[in-house]
Amino acid sequence: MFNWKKNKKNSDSSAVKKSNLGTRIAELFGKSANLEDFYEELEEVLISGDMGGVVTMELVAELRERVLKDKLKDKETILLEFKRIISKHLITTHLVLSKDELNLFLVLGVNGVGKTTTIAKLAQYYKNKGFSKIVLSAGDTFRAAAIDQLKIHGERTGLRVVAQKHGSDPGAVIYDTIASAYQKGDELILADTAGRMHNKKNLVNELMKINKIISTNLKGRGEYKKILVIDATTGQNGLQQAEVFHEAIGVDAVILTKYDATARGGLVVAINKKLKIPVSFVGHGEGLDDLSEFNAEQYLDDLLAI
Ligand SMILES: Nc1nc2c(ncn2[C@@H]2O[C@H](COP(=O)(O)OP(=O)(O)OP(=O)(O)O)[C@@H](O)[C@H]2O)c(=O)[nH]1
Ligand SMILES: [Mg+2]
Repeated sequence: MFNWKKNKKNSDSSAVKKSNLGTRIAELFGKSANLEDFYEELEEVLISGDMGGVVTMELVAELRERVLKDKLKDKETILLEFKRIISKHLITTHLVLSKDELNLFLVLGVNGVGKTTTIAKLAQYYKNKGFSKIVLSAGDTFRAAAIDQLKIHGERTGLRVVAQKHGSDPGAVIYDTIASAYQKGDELILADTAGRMHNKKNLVNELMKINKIISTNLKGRGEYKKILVIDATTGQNGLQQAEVFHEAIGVDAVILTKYDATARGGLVVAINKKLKIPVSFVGHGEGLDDLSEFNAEQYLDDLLAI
C-alpha cells in the first residue's frame, strides 16, 4: 500500500511538511481571476513542488492546449485532464526477483540519502515475499562506520553480510559476495556503495569499476539491477544526481526516500519525464517496514489533491 503520509511514526516530518502541493493547486482555482493567472500560478506551485522548470512548462503548455481544444471549463474537469497529462509521463517498475537465477541490486546514491537503510528495508520486503537467501554486501568501504552499520542491519534482519576491512577495494568485496552467493545458492545480493569519495570523479570511476566487475561475474547467470536512491527532500538536486549516475553506469530504477518528510512530490515527474528512469519504491520512515511499492495512481491523487 502506498501510504507514506499515514505511516510516518518514526519521522520528524512536522517541520518540513508545511503545505500539500495538491491543496495548493486546488486553491488556485478559487484564487485566480482568469485562466491565464491560473496557469501562471500553477507553474509557480509546480516549480516550488520540485517538478523543475522545463518539465513544468511542458506540462502546463500541454494542459493549455487541451483546455482550449476541448473547451474545458470547470475545475474538476481541468484537474482531471492535468492528472491524465501527468500520468502519461509516469513510469513505474516493480522489482520482481527472478526465481531461477541470482539477483543482484547495486544500491547507489550520494551520501546520506538512505542507501543503507533502504537495503535493510528491501531485505525485509523480499523476506516478506518468501525469499530467505539474501546476502548484504558491504561495498561502502570508504566511510569508517559504514561496514558496521550494514552488519547491524544484517543482525536485525537475520541475514549474512559479506564485508572486508575499512578502506579495502569495494570491487573485491562485491567479487567475494558474488562468489560466495553462488556457492551458497543465494537468491539476492543487496550491495551497498559509498555515497562519498574524495571527489565526484573518484566516485564515478569507482562505480564504473564495480559495475564492470558485476557485469563480468554475473554474465548470463544473474539478474543485475542498478538502483538509485534519491532523498525526496533534496528537490531538484535529486534530478541532477540522477543525471550523473545515469550517465555513468545507467540506472534501472529509482527509490525515493524520506517521502514522509516532504510535501513536494514533483521530483518523481521530473525524473520520469526527463530521464525516463522508472520509480520502484518509496521510503517513508526509518523503520524496516517503511517502504512501499510506488503506486502512480495514488501518487497522482495525492499530488493533485483529487
Ligand atoms: N524520515 C526518513 N528518514 C530516512 C528514510 N530513509 C533513511 N532515513 C534516514 O536517513 C539517514 C541516512 O540514512 P542512511 O541509510 O545511513 O543513508 P546512506 O545513503 O547509507 O548514507 P551514507 O552511507 O553516509 O552515504 C538515517 O538517519 C536514516 O534513518 C526515510 O524514508 N524517511
Ligand atoms: Mg550508507
